[in-house]
Amino acid sequence: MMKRLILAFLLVSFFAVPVHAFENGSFEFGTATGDFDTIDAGSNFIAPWIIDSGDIDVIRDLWTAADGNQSIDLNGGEAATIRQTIPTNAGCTYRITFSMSGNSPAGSGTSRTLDLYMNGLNVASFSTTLSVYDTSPGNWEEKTFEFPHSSPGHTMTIIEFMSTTSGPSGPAIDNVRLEELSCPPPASIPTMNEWGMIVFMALAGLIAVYYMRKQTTV
Ligand SMILES: [Ca+2]
Ligand SMILES: [Ca+2]
Repeated sequence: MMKRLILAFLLVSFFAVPVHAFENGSFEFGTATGDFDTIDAGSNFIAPWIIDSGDIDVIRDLWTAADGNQSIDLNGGEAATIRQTIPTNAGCTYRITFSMSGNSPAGSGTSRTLDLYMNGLNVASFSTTLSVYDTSPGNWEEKTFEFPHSSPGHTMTIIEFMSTTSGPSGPAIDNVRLEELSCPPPASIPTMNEWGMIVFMALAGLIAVYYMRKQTTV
């Protein structure tokens, strides 16, 4: 019994995958030179993000980032798709938050759009009429998307951002984050007093078996 309890505890500990925010969600890891660098699909410049198609601009001095020193234009010379795979737990609810703007003239009100994909499915579309060059009301706005992770045993989720704007001036994003909003209550683990009682009962059982065997072999 004791071995089974210890095994169950170890299994619960092993499979309880912790929540990780996006890595490099602020696009600060690779340093662009000057105003910006154009990065092609296949490059690891924004790793662990993967650029699946098209190209992006990693912007440093061309405009002010929403967070840190860099952001990206999801259109380098053309529309791009980027993705990152994150650990998620079945039964939990999550929220993705990111800053969005548009590589468009200040005050133009021009729309810039992108789609959000999860595990290959288009789950949301976002647009903004802000410009990265706007000073009032500001050049970034927050976008959010909440999702329940309901696939049993599926602990990895592929998150993709796909520009749906054509041409070299696309949607700008920065500061991509993940929050775990709620989860089912964890499997109850015995308290120290309960562990003491379990150990006591296991020892008492072993002693009883020992004496029973001793009596039958005498
Ligand atoms: Ca940033
Ligand atoms: Ca561009």
